Amino acid sequence: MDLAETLFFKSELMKFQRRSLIKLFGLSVLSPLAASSCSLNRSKDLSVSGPQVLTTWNHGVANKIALDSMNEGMTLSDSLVKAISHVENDPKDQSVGYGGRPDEDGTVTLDACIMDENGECGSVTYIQDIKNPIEAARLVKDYSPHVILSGAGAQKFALAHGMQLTDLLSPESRMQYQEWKRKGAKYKTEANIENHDTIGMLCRNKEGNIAGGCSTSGMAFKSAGRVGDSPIIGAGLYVDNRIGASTATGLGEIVLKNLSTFLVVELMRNGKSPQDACVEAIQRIIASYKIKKDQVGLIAINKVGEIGAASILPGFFYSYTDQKEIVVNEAVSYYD
Ligand code: SD4
Repeated sequence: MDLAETLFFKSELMKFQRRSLIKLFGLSVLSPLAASSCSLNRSKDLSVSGPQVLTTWNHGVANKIALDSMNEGMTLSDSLVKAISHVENDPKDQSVGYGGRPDEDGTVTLDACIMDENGECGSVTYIQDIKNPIEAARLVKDYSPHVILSGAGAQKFALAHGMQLTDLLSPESRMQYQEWKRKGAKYKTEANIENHDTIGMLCRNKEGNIAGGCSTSGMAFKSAGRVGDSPIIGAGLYVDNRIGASTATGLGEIVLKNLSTFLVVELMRNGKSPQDACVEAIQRIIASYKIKKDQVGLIAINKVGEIGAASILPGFFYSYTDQKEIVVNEAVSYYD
């Protein structure tokens, strides 16, 4: 990075933080953002107090499932698969698994990946009629010589390992698809709380080991064949058990161009806190792409259990759970 670029990033970063502080101080102590700043700052104490779960969007129930699983002694991968499968099975979550919104042809296609504390990873992309792609991704991690399986091949692999075919288009998603067609079938890149709840989950167990998983049906009414960031290691999810982990949500094309979660982990490796790393990665996106109205949200956890979250636009919530609490907070955002 040359001097001009460095100065640009520094001044932009200060803008971001100032804006966040104004937001924080402009609100009452009990507001979500104020609570968010508390969560983000007090996590060092938690490094000794047992498992932690950090998830994109409002996934408190899944967090509790993962936390309980770790408390019962389940492995990080088992805990992640159990918790994320719960969300995939829920028809009300229309960005993940069964009930996910379909592509432009009315077909539900799913993306998922998992990366564990040993740096092993597995991913399925563009998989169809498999209700729990996170489980398929885990099978790839554990039983395939490859990292990514896609489409028909991913489905064949899942079936060969005992998974079953399920029609994933729920009545609600079918209706929304028909409505979208009636209204002219225009693809939109909006991915915020109103219409998105892709799950990216980071788990840290009581030994301080970290793993993560991510699962989505991708952008609603996307082009046939489209794969987003969520199943791509380094884009939708990255884990380095020596340093920490990060996962992303929002418009995948932006995250793919920036390899945002790999970047967050590298920034943490260079000494940044998870919060500063998320902010700088968002800043890097803004500087590169002049984004105004598209959303990306990033969350991160480090080896001692500090957490961070930041987004481009307001309205990105994350769920944090430990032995003491389950909280859903709004992340600081670059734009108001
Ligand atoms: C994608 N990143 O496929 C996903 C979408 C998402 O909440 O995160 N939605 O681009």
